[in-house]
Amino acid sequence: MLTMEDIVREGHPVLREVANEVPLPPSEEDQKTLENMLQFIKNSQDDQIAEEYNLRPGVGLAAPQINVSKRMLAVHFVDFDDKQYSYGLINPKIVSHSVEKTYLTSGEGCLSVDRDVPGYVPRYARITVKGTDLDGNEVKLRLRGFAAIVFQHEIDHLNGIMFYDHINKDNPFKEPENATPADE
Ligand code: 4LI
Ligand code: NI
Repeated sequence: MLTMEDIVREGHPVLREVANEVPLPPSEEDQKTLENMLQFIKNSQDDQIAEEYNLRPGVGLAAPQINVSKRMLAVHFVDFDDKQYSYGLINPKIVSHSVEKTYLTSGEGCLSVDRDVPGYVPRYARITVKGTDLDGNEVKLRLRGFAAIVFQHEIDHLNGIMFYDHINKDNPFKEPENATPADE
């Protein structure tokens, strides 16, 4: 079982690498890694398990965050519109995105960042993501709102990008151009 000890923190070089494509069909080892990542995210949202193992709640995790430089991510959450998202995705790719941006008014957090970094993180308001799921099926997801933000945050990890790289240095709470908040 994965715990917070398996999560690498900012400053670790793996978080700044461009992660490697995963050969398909995925090996049993890669599949197992991704299953463990998804289970960690689910556990982190279970009050009892999270308390017992001191897990910080999250909705998404990218493989580089457990020191595996491969293009895999796990997400598990209910969006503001009550839709459930639970995926382990291999080689996810944003194939198209809106011009409009969005952001969380409360900012973003990251399991690899043990401090509060205030500010708006501009994200595309709508994205289409293609990838391969845990069963080896190709998936195409049309995402908006919080879901679009979470997938962009996790795909950024696969490219060595941290959420705070996107925050305006001079004015962290400057309203991004062309943007409406996702959570208002
Ligand atoms: C408890 C049980 C307020 C502050 C609101 C908590 C179950 C922040 C928001 C959760 C914020 C669950 C989250 C992310 C933000 C803030 C992630 C609480 C866990 C809300 C997830 C990846 C950014 C994702 C909306 C600094 C660890 N998650 N909140 N951002 N939740 N959670 N991110 N922003 N301000 N981070 O963090 O998993 S994309 Cl589900
Ligand atoms: Ni993160």
